[in-house]
Amino acid sequence: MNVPQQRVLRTAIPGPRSVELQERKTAAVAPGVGTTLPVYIERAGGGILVDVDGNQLIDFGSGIAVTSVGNAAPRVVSAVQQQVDDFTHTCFMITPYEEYVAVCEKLNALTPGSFEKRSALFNSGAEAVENAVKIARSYTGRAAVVAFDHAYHGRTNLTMSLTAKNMPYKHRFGPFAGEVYRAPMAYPYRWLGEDCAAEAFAAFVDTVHTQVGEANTAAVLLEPIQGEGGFVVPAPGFVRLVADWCRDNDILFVADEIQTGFCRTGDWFACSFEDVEPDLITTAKGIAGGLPLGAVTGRADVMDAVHVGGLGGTYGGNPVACAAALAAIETMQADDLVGAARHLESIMKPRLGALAEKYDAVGDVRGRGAMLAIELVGPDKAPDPVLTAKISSACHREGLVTLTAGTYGNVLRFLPPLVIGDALLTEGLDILDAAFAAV
Ligand code: PLZ
Repeated sequence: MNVPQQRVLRTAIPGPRSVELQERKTAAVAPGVGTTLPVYIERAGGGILVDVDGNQLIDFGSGIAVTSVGNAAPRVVSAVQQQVDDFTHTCFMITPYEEYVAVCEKLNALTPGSFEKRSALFNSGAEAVENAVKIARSYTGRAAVVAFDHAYHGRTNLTMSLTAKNMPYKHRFGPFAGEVYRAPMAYPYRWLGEDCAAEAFAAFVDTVHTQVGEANTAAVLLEPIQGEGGFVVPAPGFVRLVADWCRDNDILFVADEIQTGFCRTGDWFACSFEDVEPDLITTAKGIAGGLPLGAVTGRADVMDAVHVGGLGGTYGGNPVACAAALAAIETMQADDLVGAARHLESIMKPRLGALAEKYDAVGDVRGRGAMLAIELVGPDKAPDPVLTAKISSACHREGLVTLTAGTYGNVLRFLPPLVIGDALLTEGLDILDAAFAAV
């Protein structure tokens, strides 16, 4: 699909056709499924979303870090079309196919860890996390799982239990899964002590030791950069300290790279920034250019612990999603999207830094690669979710799709497709700047 890489505003945002569709949505769709920006999309390509009123919006969200290779990326489109033509489904657990195996080979080769690995494929990020926990429990024979403050791991019962934030994810949805424990996160901007990494690590060790017991702990689950929690980049050294401690205590270290993975942070995986080799890694989102796919990749001896038939699902590693993943990965390699993410950072970070100079409300600028955010605050770092929502809406009205995040809802996050052109990127940053000036 060839979409001109240009912002075009033909109507107010949302336009009349979108308003009409939103009325149908209100009547037909369960309201629990919300929409950030009720603009209905008809086509998309690269860094542009075309709506039903003919508006062309700049995409700073990538459908929550999914279309890293661009929307309707050419290689993904042709691989999917070919696969749909060949066959759409057999169920890998019944009669298998090569594409599933090839995706696992790629995952085993590309993820950090110089040991033998195996992978298993699922439909979503949450399902990947669920299965990582199942595998960790099976291997260790223990039940407890430790997650962190501000963590996000999904919306199924187990992953909702691992997720930290109540609204909107957990409110009235309990009881939650047992044997889930929570430790403090090394969140530099909000850490009250002197040495964030060392103190948060000490608190983590204390939590596991006093509240759980090392001998009861199957796994520690950590996002190397937290996603929904507000793009919290752990204090330097923290991820490494936790991973090393897990190894010393025979506890599995599981990296949830569902949002950070596949070139997003300027490396294939964010764990590499601290040279950490997780025992298990969960991936999804960016892996397949927009088709639903999730995976667990890990140490062969850990993955091999599960009995034959213990993992699976009707659709996990569906052939169309696998074909898309192979094409997306090929695109990342051929077009150097690791380099592209670093390039985007080199343009965006200084601009966000300049915003922080200009506006006191910008309390923190953080992130890596094309996973960047600003945290908006009032006096004494008081979170300002109202201003955050206002700025985001002002961007939306000008045809820039921005997302918010954070435990306090006061983080504006930026996740452009890695193939976005410099001109669109700069135009988007200009719109953001103007939104600050206007509100
Ligand atoms: N782990 C680190 O970021 C998904 C959620 C959006 P699924 N994040 C976007 C929402 O409001 O539902 C995510 C993540 C991390 C797990 C998940 C879950 O992935 O594919 O949404 O299940």
